[in-house]
Amino acid sequence: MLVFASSDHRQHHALEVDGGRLIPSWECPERIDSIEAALVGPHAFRPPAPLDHALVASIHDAGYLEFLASVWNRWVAAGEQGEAAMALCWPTRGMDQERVPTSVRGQLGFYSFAVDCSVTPGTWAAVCTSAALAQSAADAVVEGERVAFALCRPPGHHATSSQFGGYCYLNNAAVAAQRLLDHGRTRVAIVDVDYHHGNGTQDIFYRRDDVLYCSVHADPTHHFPYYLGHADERGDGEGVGFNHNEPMPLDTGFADWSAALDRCLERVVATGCEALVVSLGVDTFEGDPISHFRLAGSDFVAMGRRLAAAELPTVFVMEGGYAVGDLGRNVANVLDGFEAVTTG
Ligand code: 7XA
Ligand code: ZN
Repeated sequence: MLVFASSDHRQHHALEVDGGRLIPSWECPERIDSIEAALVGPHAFRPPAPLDHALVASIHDAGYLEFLASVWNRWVAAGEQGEAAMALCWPTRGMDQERVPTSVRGQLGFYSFAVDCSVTPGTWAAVCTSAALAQSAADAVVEGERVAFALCRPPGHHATSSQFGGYCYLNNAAVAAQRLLDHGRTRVAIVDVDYHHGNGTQDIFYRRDDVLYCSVHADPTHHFPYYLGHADERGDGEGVGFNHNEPMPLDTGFADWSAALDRCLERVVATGCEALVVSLGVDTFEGDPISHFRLAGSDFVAMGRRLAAAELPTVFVMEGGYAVGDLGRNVANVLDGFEAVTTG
């Protein structure tokens, strides 16, 4: 399988507030080391093409992009001492959620939604390359590959058109889906198998009928991102019927999880999607340190087989997964399962 990868992600190593403490983010560079080590050999690594900024601008708000590109330098220029720029205050109920503040601290809150995410000197370079990997994997599929894998870091599915959060800054899956649409696909499915609901992806496409978003994830009543991802969120306007959520309880194992995935894939086939983007998080693993599902390592092979059975040109986009020691094997299992079907 073609694997699009880059070392640029190393420029981003953020801090997060977790359990009342400031810690190095769980979303760390060693995650990619683990995955690359497991994929090297049977898979063909490729660098990304330069990022098409017009493509990114068709997904994300212009003010947000300008903010992301400049926030670190503005943080330093404002005399801030910390090693990561983080929000401390957000425009919530009862406040003005439209007026953009001019201060860097005000804008950090305006353009984010969670304190698990911070900006460091190399964040912008890393997130641009991450999006470029998704773009390049989509281009490979446009050019005739049956499948390609974008080894994205930072991940993307929580990023909305104008907010970062949940370790995500630019929405890589949305970039891949839009790229496929821009090159002739009339309808694309995004199937999100990460433990967490992809609130950003859902929000970006919620009013559109050219992208079907389906997700199997931890019930947001008890887990991040808390405020989106319920079963009754089915789309709005032209998008009604093109959003499908499968919230699952804590401790969900593969039998129930895969039945939910099958319902998503039935929806993909029924709506006539011409290509598939998989938001591939493997934090559903039973050993994941921040998640609570019970998928075993071998279940990821079966996951890959099921995804391949949709018989669609497919772009895998890396999302979450934090059990660094097992991460690479779990990702490789998904790709191996997929290729076992597609190569007979
Ligand atoms: O898919 N999203 C993730 O894996 C990131 C979830 C962030 C949870 C917040 C941890 N403090
Ligand atoms: Zn996740």
